[in-house]
Amino acid sequence: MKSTSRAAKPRDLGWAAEAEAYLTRHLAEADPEVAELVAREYARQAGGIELIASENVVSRAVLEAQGSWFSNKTVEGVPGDRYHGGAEIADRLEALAEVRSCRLFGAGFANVQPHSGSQANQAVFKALLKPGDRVLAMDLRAGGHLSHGSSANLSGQVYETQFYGVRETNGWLDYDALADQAGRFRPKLIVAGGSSYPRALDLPKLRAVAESVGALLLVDMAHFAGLVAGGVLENPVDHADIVTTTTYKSLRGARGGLILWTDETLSRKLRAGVFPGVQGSPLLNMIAAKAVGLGEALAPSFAAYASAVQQNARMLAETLDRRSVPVVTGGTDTPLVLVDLRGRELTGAAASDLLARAGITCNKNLVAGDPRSPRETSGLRFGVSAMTTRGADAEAMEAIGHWIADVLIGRDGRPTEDDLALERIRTEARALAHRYPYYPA
Ligand code: DSN
Repeated sequence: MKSTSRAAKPRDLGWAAEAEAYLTRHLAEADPEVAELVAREYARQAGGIELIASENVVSRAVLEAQGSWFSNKTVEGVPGDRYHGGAEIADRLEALAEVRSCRLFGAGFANVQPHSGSQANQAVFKALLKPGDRVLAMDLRAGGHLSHGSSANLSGQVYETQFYGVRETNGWLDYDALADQAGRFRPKLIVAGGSSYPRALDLPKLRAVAESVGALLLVDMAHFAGLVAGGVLENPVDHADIVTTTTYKSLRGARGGLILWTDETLSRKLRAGVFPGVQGSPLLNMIAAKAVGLGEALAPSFAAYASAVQQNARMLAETLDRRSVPVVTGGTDTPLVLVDLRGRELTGAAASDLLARAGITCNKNLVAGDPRSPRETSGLRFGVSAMTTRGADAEAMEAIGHWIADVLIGRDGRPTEDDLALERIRTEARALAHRYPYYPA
């Protein structure tokens, strides 16, 4: 019987040539529009002072792994127990990332599949709680995170959450108040850590509070994981039942999340919390990139980077404090510096816009007792990981601190809004940024 031309088509030469072109063209040729945006973003990053606390700069090796063939592979389940075939190399990759995570943080077990820190938290909640169970977490205004039970997040709709705060007068966590609240609320899970508390957590105290009410303790170390990995801060894995983190902030790896624990009896539940609990197929290319970043963090040189992050953050806080810009808790132990603009006309949102005009990128942030909305806020959050990775030292950080103060309070206590004055700072900031190479050719 004569075959139809339709059936023969995939085999003819025209199709093969098209397939080859589809598979091999570089971005600039295949999609100039996106390529141009990629190039412009590179120029933006390279010419600016990046102080967004959740950002860092990954190595070329991490970027290569992200762009690798692992992008094409679908798996479900965990290494050695997969739904799809052809997973033998993916299994080795994911197992390697798990082993590196455990070695880096001294954990018994790790799950490297969460697509983000929020999904890592969501998976832990799903694994260990039933709908309606009680969670006690740090308030967003005190430095917590949306995924810790905020009413705007699924976690706040499924579980009954109460929040603990910091002292409004000085921004420090009040552990006695937390213990009292836990005693009254009797949560099943206590969550510590978040996105803008600048001080080291008192982990033994948190452990004692959790034990006193029979709660599990989850520490979300997303913002300070790099300092834990570098031996600068105490390791939450030694105190908490479960630790979650992102891998891309101070830890300086690929974007994504990670869950760590030591009690084997939690393993089945936590793995099922990730898949099928809240996720489907993991992003294997990102797991490859996470493995590379974790390998980099295991290298002895990572300790020097981690210690430089803390010193740079302290220098930034000290400089702002000397210039009478109010710094929450008066300083920092982490990569974060939080500025409190309560009682001033300048909102966090307006301040962040002014700084952006001066070439400094950061974000508005709620602070404890903030009378303003999350869109306006009375705070600013700075993080020094990205600039430290690029090579900025204490002297550079001091200069950056002065520019921030010049913008926020000027020389006369008033913010700098004048275009020319902001452009002058921007020129200096750009020159400083260009001193620290960015993926040099
Ligand atoms: N959690 C957000 C932040 O801290 O900026 C994103 O990672």
